[in-house]
Amino acid sequence: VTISAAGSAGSGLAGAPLEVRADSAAGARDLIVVANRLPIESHQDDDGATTWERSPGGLVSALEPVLTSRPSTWVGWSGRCSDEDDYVEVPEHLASLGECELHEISLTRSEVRSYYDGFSNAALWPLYHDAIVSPVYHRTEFDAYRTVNRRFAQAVAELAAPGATVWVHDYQLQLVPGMLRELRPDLVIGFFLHIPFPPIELYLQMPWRAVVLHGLLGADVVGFQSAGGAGNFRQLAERLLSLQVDGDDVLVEGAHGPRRVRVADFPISIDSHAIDALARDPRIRKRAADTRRALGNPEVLLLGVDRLDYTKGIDIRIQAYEELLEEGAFDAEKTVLVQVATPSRENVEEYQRIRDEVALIVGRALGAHGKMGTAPIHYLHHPVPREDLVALYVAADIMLVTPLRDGMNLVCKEYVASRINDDGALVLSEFTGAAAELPDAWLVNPYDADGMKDSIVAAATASPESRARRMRALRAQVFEHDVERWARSFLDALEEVTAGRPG
Ligand code: ADQ
Repeated sequence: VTISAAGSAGSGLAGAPLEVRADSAAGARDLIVVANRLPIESHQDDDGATTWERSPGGLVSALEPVLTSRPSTWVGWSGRCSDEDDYVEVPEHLASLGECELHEISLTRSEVRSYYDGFSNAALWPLYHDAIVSPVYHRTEFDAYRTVNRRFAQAVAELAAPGATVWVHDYQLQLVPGMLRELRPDLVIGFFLHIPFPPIELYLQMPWRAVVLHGLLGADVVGFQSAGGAGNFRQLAERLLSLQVDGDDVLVEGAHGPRRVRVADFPISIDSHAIDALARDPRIRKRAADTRRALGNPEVLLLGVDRLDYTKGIDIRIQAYEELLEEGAFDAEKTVLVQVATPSRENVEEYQRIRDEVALIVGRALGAHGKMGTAPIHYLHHPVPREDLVALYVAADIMLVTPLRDGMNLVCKEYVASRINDDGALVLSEFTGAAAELPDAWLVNPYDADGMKDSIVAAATASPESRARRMRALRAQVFEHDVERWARSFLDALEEVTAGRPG
């Protein structure tokens, strides 16, 4: 069984024919990035005024430095619903970031509920993260997913110059490559998945598994964070669609004979030099020292920084810390854990549950171990400016990164890039993509509470020499494999696969 170039099973564009003339688009662009969210988002102040800020999250952190230095267009949603009273368009002065122009896709409140909160975040996100919570599949939500993916594809088809490169990102937009290939067969199309790609046994649960797979196979390169994810995808193409796999490539039927889809891993990274420079800035170093002082100059300062998500293992880590206080491994008067947890996806039920659970665990630990004037945990449930985050990385002795599953995890790399004196210790879950690249961290299995506690204590009591040796190795990796290299290797793979392709 092969799939047709028109991808009839995939894109569902039948019945919605669209004529697109790229060359008619004024200022058509050669590099277009497509992601659910634009890199900026708005907030409403108490007096009703709107302010715009950089969006939080890993995808924006990774792509922003890559794109602002290249002439490009970023297509995405602004986070505001077009049918609500408080809707404001992205203001003119923010219509570009450096060299990158922003193009807004508008979504209604009901589309956000079904495409984003629903199918993307209550079905795909848990399914792709090992079904840590049960995925919920609703047909109407998948219909909205398809409608919104089509809107993105059509916008890109109109913006892209002839033969342009289009780079589609993440699980919210998996149908876009297939739809785009139908509309604009001249384009070079890449897709990168920022989250894990699950084993075939799990993936097969999904009612629209073939549709999604066809959508992804519309790309020339499908990139994953890990070799495991890429392997799972190839196996699925072979088993579910009976496609031929040749080395890294999956062969699909194209307009001019078989078309190669390169399926490979491209572990994402950070702008390591930018973080290093911030960590050397005297103002940031002063802020780090002030923070330690404000926390009562603890002997050991532990830190967690995450979006508040049930995949991140925030609850597990705080519980382990509390047990260590309970058992006397840490002195509650001389140890502090700072946990920063940015609010995230608050309309999705499971996120409300984890938010309440973390608040409860923090409260319990404070009640049991806090004394007048001292608190062994500080919990910040709001976004923190980038500089303050780096000051925390500089201040912290031990960084706790304990997800149950994470595509990569950039926070651990940011911590490493901030340790300009080769000190500090990273405790890192084996179930992050980063673990494969950072074997010199104290690697832990977050499901094994005792093992994790032992590793936290080992990291806290390791000799300065041992910490420095590990940190040097971690830094070497993070500086050699930075985000610029990631972007270049993905774009090079796209060029290689499509070189000499009939136009
Ligand atoms: P995320 O799940 O968002 O990313 P992560 O990779 O750790 O997770 O990136 C989070 C980013 O947001 C970091 O750059 C961090 O500095 C920033 N951040 C976190 N908390 C913040 C706060 N309170 N205030 C301000 N900034 C904060 C997804 C995948 C990951 C993958 C990335 C990139 O889930 O596995 O690594 O995309 O591909």
